[in-house]
Amino acid sequence: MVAHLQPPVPERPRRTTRFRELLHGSDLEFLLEAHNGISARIGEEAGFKALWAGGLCMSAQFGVRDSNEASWTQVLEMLEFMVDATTIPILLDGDTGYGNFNNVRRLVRKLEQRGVAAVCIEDKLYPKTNSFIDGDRQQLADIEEFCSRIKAGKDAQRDDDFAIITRVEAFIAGWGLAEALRRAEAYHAAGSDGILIHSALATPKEVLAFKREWADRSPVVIVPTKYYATPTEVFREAGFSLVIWANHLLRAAIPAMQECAATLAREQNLRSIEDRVAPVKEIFRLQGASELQEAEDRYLPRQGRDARVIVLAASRGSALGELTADRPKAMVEIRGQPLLAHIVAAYNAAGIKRITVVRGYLPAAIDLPGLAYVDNPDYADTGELVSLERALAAPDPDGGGDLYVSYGDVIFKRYLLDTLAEPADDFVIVADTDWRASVNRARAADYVACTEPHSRHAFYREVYLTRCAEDISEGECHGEWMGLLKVNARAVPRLRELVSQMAATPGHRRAKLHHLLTALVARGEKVRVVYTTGHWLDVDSLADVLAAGRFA
Ligand code: SPV
Ligand code: MG
Repeated sequence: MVAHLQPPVPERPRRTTRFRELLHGSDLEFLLEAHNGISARIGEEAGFKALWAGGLCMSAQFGVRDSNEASWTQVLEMLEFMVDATTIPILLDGDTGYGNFNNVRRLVRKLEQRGVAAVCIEDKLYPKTNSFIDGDRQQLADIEEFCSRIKAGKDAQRDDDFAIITRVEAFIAGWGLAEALRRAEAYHAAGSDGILIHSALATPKEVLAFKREWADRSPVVIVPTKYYATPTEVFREAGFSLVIWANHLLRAAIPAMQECAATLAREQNLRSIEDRVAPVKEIFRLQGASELQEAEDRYLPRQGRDARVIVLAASRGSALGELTADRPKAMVEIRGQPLLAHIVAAYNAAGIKRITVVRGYLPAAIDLPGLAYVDNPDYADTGELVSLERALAAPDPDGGGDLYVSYGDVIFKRYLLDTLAEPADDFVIVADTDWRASVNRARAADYVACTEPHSRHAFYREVYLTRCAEDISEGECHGEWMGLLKVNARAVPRLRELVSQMAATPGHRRAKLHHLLTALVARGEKVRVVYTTGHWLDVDSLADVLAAGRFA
C-alpha cells in the first residue's frame, strides 16, 4: 500500500525498525535510488523494501552539482515529500553531515522528525565532492573529528532504531585496505551502525578484500555503480548486508527526457511522442488522485458540489419554418449567436458550467463546445419528459450538485438564476406575474396556480405550486412558468425516480414538463414558486425570434 496522506493509523513497525531489520537480516537486501516524491513512489511500487536518497541524484534533479550546492534544508524538504509519498524506510545520503558534530546532531533530529529512517555520512570534508570526480585528490576527514560526528549523531537520536551508517572513502581517496580498516574500526567503536565501503574500481576487488577482513563486525553496505558487471551472487556469497542501486532511476529518466525533448523540438507535434510517454492518468495514479476524490465525497457537503444543467433542445420548432430546415430551434441565431449559446452564457455567468443538452432533431447541428450531449432519437413521438429522462439516466461522473432544468428555446436574464438559487427548497420555479401577455397573444403557455397570488405580502411568505398546466382558467391563474426549474441536490434522486416512472407509462410518452410539476405536487412534494416579472422570452414563432433579437 502506498501512502496518500492517509495513515492516521501509526505505522507498525516503524520505518526505522524496518530499516534496522534489513541492515541486520541474513539476506542480501537492495536499496533503490529515489530523488523526489514520484521516483520514491515508483521505487516502492516496484517492490523495493527501502530507498536511497542519494546526494548525486538529489542534487542533479535540482540541476546543481553534488558538491553541497543544494542546502541541507533543501534536501530535507525533498525528503519530506519522499516520506509522504511512501511507506518504506529511506536512507539519506547525508554527505559529510553538512559540517561538524553539531551539524550532524541537528541533522539527525530533523531526519527523525521527518520520518527518515537512517542516514549515511562519509569521512570527507564539507563541502564534499562526488567520489567519482578525481577521488584521489579528495581529502579525508581526521578520524577523531569524524568520530565526533558519529558520536554526536548517535547521542542525538531519540528513536533507538534510527541508524547511522558511516561511509569509508579510503579507497576512493587512493588509500589501501589498512587505512580503510583502521577507519572502519574507529567508526564502529564510535557507535556507527554499519559501514558503507565505497570503491571506484570496475571490479569488486577492494570491497571484497575489505569484507573478508572486516568479517561480521558490523553490517557492510556497497554501491556497485562502477563494478556493475559483478554478478549479485558474488555480493550475496561475500555476506554484504545491503546493495545500493545509487543512481539508476535518474539515469533511466535522462535518455527518456532527452529523446522526448529532441523529438518535440524537431517534429513540432505531439503525435510523435504520445505513444512513448506515460498517459496523464498514470501521473494521477502515482499522485494518489483517486484518494482525494474519495475524501471529497466524505468531507465536502453535497450541496457545495457544482450545479448541473439539463437543457431540453430536442424539438425542431417547425413554427419557425425555413429557419429550422437545417438546424433545431436551439441553434437558430439571435444577434449572431445560437439561442443555446445565450442560455449557456447565462448559466456560465452564474458560475455554472456543467451543462448537458438533450438533442433530437438534427443532433449533429448542435455542436457547441464544452457541453455534454444526450440524444433522444424518439423526439418526434415523445415529449420533454422523455428527453429529461434520457438526460437523468446518463451517467454523471461529477454528480451530486443542484440540478437546473431549462428549455432550449427560452432565453432569460441571468439574475433569474440567482432568484432560483436562493431558496433552499427541494424544487423551485420562477413564475412570471405578467402572464396576461401570453393570454393576449393566444399562445400555449404553462400557467401556474399557487397557494397565493403575487402581492407585496407574498414577498415575505413562501408560495408553493398547486398546479401547472396549459388550461388553467384566468380566474385560477397566478402566473406563467418560465420553464426554469431548480432541484436541490438531495431531491434529484426523487425527481429521477418520478421521471423514469412517468416516462415508462405509455400515456406519458408525450408528457411535457408541466405534467411533471403537477405530478410532483400530487406526490406531496412542495414546489416553491418565486414570482418575478418579465426578463425572459420563449421563442416559438418568427415574431419571437425578432423579439428575442431585441431582448438579447
Ligand atoms: C550518491 O549516490 O550520491 C553517492 C554514491 O554518494 S556515489 O555517487 O557513488 O558517490
Ligand atoms: Mg553521495
